[in-house]
Amino acid sequence: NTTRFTLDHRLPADHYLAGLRADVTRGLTAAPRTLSPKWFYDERGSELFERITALPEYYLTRAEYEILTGHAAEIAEACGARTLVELGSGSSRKTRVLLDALLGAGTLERYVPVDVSSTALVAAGEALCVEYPKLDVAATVTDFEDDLVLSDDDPAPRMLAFLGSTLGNFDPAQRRALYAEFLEALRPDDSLLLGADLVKDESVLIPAYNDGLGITAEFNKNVLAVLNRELNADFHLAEFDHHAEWNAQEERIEMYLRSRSPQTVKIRALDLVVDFDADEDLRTELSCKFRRPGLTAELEAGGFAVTRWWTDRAERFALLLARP
Ligand code: AVJ
Repeated sequence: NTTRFTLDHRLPADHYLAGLRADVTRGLTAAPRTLSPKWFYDERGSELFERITALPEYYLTRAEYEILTGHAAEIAEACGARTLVELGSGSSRKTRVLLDALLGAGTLERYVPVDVSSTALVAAGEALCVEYPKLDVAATVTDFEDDLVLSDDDPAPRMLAFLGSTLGNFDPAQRRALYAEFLEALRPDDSLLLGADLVKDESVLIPAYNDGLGITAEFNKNVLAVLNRELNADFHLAEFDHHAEWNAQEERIEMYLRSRSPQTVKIRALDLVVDFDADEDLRTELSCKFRRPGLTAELEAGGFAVTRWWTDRAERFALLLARP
C-alpha cells in the first residue's frame, strides 16, 4: 500500500522556528501586542482543538459537517474533481465525506493533503491508503501562506478545499493575498471549496470562544507554553486570563490573553524582554465572520465567481464553491 502514499516535503528544516521567531519578535514588540494563531497547533494544541470541536458551544464543526453530508453528492457533481487538494487537513471526518462522494461520482484519483506538520500527514495519509485502496495519496508538507504550488502532475480538474473557516483567521488584506495565491495555483476548470462561519448574534458567538469547561482558555494559553518550549521563554500561564470579544465593527471574534499583573517575560532565544502592564492584552487570534454579499464580493474582487452556496439548516455556517 505504501506505493500509493508519497510525501513531498517542501519546507526547509528551519521553516517553523524561523517563522515563529520572526512572528514573535514582531508581534510582542508591537502595540497592541499580537501573536499569530498559527502557533496554537503543537501536539497539545491540536488535541485541545479537537476537543473544542466536540463542545456543545462550538457549533462550527458540526454545522459544516451537516452541510457536507447533506450536499456531498452535489459538490462532487459540480466540481467533477479528479484531484482533491485539502489545506490544513488534519485527520478530520470531513475529509472522508468528500472522498466518499468524489469516489462515488467516479472521478477522484488523487488526494493531496497539505499541512505544515509531516507527522499529522503521515499518520492520516497512511490510514486513508488502507481505507481507500483505489486512491493515490500525495501528502505535501508546506506552508500554504507562502508556497502553494500545485503539481502539474495532479489530474485535472482539481478541487482546492479550505474548510473549517480557517479563512476567518486572516484579515481582509491577508485574505486578498490568499485569493491571489489560490488564483495563481488554479486553472479554469478547477474549483475552490470554502467553509466560512457566518455573522450571528454575540450570544452564540461568545460562548463558542469561551466555553463552560474552559477548554478554549486552555487552548489559548497553550500558545504561551509553545513559546516557553520553542523559544526558551518564561511565561507563567497562570498569570494570564483568556477572554474573547466580539468586534461588531469588523465582525470578528478576537481572542486575547490578559496579563493579571504587571510582569516581565523573558524570551531568551530572541534576547527579548517584554513588560506587561496589569490588564494588558495580548491578541492571539482573529476569527472573522462572514455574510454572503461581502464574501461573494471579496472573492469576485480576487478573481473568483461563487457558483454554489450552501448553509446548515440553522444558517450558522456556509460552504461555497467558487471558480477561477
Ligand atoms: C480553526 C480557525 C476555525 O476560529 O473558530 C477555535 C480556531 N479558536 N476556538 C476558529 C479556534 C478558538 C478556529 N479555526
